[in-house]
Amino acid sequence: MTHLSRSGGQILVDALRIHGVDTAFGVPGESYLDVLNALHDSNIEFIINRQEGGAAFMAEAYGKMTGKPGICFVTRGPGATNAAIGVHTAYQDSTPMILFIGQVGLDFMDREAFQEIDYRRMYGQMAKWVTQIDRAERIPEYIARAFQIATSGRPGPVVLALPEDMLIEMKAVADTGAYQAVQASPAAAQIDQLRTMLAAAKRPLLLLGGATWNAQACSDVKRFAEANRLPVACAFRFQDLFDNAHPQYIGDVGIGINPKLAARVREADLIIAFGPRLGEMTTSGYSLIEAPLPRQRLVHIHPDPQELGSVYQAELMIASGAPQGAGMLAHMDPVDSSAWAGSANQARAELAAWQQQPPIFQDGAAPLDLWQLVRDLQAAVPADTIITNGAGNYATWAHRFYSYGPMRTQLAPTSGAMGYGVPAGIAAKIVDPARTVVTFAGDGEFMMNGQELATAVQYRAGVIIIVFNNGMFGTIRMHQEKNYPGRVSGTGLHNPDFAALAVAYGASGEVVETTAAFAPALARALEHTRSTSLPALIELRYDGNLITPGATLDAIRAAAQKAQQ
Ligand SMILES: Cc1ncc(C[n+]2csc(CCOP(=O)(O)OP(=O)(O)O)c2C)c(N)n1
Ligand SMILES: [Mg+2]
Repeated sequence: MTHLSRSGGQILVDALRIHGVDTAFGVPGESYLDVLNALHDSNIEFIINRQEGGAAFMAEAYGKMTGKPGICFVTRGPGATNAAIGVHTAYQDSTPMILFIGQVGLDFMDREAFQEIDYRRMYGQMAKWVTQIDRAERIPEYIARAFQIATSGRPGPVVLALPEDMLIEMKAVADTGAYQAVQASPAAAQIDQLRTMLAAAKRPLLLLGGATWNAQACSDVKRFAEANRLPVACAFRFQDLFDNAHPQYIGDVGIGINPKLAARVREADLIIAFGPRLGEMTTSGYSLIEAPLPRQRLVHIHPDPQELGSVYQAELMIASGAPQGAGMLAHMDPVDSSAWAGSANQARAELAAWQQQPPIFQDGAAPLDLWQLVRDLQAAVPADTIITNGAGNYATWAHRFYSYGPMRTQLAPTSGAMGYGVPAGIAAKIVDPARTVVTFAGDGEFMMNGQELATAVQYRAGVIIIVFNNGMFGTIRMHQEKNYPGRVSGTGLHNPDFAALAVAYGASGEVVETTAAFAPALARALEHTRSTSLPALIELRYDGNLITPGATLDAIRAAAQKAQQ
């Protein structure tokens, strides 16, 4: 306990240290100069970004990687509005994060002073908790609560506004202790009930997803799956919760799902959904698992009691964090699994078939075979490589053909936010410089936060960025052709020379247009990032007609035109 007088900014930075903060992201503003001043003498690394959207995404990716709240500092009004995309993503993805916003002084508050916003209203729907700290002596209390809320139950973002004059108040105030994330555990009777339901099943399926996982929980759930010979699928963009090379891994339940896997989900007689919210993307628009009353028997395990029963009326609802639930399941007496003994094998064969080279690339049909590219990538990088992406059809190549290793090897927004991949990749490299990080980005995607390449160069974050340049906002073009065939509107892109742009930033840049050119270019990029710790960009230029592994734009348009006749 200290009785020395400290400024609000100093009390805040001291509190961050107490809660274990080592890194923060942000864009400076005159509204929080006293925090910047306190950071000057702290051992917190403050990563300066080039746009608050990039900063908020980096903080979110930090939260995903570490399980600790990602910290982001932005200025009022314009800074706070730019940061919103990262807060929304943290909310949808259940990621612990704290956004600090420099705020108008209390002396001018509520006059719509310069850049003033009421953040409680602005962020009300996107954050777990939004408030403003009006008294410097209460900073330790507010910060401790922010960390509790961001990490406990279903994790998520907290937003704290910091009035400028409050930050320069001098106060003698005691610090708090460090936060403790609180998670519920299953009751023994609930595990018994789960066991009874599993013992009665013929076609059970374990579906993993959501937040609060750690390496121990992943290993515990593996033990449970192995002991009961369960086929294991992962929810949309949670593909790294179960080693994809494991013989019981059967694929991801997300956008563009393997139709055979979709049928298995639909026809399962018991789904143990451990962790996921079971959102629109995971359920194929609430069709694989119907809401509110699923046809399958459903066990839903989720950290938030408020989530349970809110969309799905599961037969058994268990409020539990992943480590707590997995720990108990690992010790559950296994059931007789002879009824489904071969099902993981069969489903695994269906996954292997789904991951074969698609017909549109067979026999050298395209100069650049994106399927072979993923094979080449997989062969060249270590198993613990982190793959990041945002939204766009290019992400399909990673999701469907890349085999994700152990947790955390996938950083991808379940919110479907474009612009996530580049900052997430840079954050991953900053958090764990020893690991290889590869970002998949569309040409549209890259331009939404490509400016953060400057941040990567400044902090020597040697991420490899693969830009999929098809000259269009391809996902939207695909939907256009399906719904308004031949009427291309608002989806074409005239792009800069991405490789030259990368070089201008201080990264390396190469253009690849043929299958054979990719592996050597990747080898050079890996060598460049290793020897210089600087980023490398590979721009893939390819025919935009190759819109998905399964169909060309021409085929989609022709089918839509036929259907409309
Ligand atoms: C921030 C944001 N804006 C718009 C969208 C809608 N959207 C989804 S995918 C997409 C196009 C992505 O284009 P690109 O990155 O080039 O990838 P491609 O589909 O061409 O492979 C758009 C505009 C979104 N998801 N997020
Ligand atoms: Mg594109």
